[in-house]
Amino acid sequence: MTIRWYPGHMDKAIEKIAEAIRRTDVVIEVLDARLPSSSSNHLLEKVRRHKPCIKILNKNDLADPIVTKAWVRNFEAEAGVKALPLSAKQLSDAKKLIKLCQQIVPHRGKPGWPLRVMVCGIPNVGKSTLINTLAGRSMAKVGDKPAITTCAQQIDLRNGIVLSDTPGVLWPVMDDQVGAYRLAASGAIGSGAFDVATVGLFAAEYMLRRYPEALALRYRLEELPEDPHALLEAVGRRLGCLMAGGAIDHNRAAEAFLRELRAGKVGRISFEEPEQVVADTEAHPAGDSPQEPTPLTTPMRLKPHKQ
Ligand SMILES: Nc1nc2c(ncn2[C@@H]2O[C@H](COP(=O)(O)OP(=O)(O)OP(=O)(O)O)[C@@H](O)[C@H]2O)c(=O)[nH]1
Ligand SMILES: [Mg+2]
Repeated sequence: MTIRWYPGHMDKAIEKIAEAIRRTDVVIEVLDARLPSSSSNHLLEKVRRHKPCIKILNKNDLADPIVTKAWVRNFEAEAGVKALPLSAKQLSDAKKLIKLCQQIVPHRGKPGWPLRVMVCGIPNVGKSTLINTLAGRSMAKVGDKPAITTCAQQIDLRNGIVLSDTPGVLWPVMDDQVGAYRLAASGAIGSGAFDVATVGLFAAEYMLRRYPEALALRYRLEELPEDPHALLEAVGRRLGCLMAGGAIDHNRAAEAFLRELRAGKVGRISFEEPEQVVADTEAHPAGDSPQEPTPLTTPMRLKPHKQ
């Protein structure tokens, strides 16, 4: 199943962002630390021209810390880019960002010369949360689903800094379908635009390969199921996603599993690593959907947990 999600307001939002960037001193692109490549928007890269850019790897509290370090090294190798992992809900983290903006544009932030900072990125990555933390109060609407902000909004911090919150924007054609599946798994794509059972299986297959111990711990599994279908059954049983008669409700199980992953209930996980993104691009040429997960041939045995 091909995933595509580009609600009407996004086209207009990109145009407005391109226009407003002329009057911006620093662009902050908020990425999801769990999928920093798939959550990068190449359209924003285009419209930001040569404006200084800080890439925030947000929801750092949910991402695998070792993988995040690798991503920061990767981004900082790009000329003119600063990468900062943070949690938008943490004031101490958000303050680091302001310091960085002031260092990058030291001649701004004076009376009559505000430092103009635009916060942009794909939906549901935490742009409005970051703005509220910096403002010290709830100025922008926040919500645990994509496309909460649909109009840009300016917030004057009254310390020489003016922030712009912008609607989350994606791109019209999702050539990279592996990336699109990761976006759907992370919660950046509207729930009506994908089949939850398929995305649940995609996430289950990945988790079995990459974080088997975390799964075993969370769902108290002595032996991991052989394939993603069986894993979702086990999760569904554990979380009580049953139909009348006691059979597992596969859609509800997939939904519950994705909800748990997104909330960090299975631990700090990353959906992609720098080298893996290169390998996936080669394995799935443009537009190619990830295959329906195939059962693993041998049951996975668990390594003993580290205490
Ligand atoms: N765990 C965690 N959750 C976060 C963080 N930042 C934001 N969130 C949550 O992510 C969800 C989306 O946050 P928003 O601030 O509305 O995201 P947005 O980027 O403004 O989304 P749109 O307006 O839809 O583009 C909310 O449930 C936030 O509480 C973070 O650093 N860590
Ligand atoms: Mg928002």
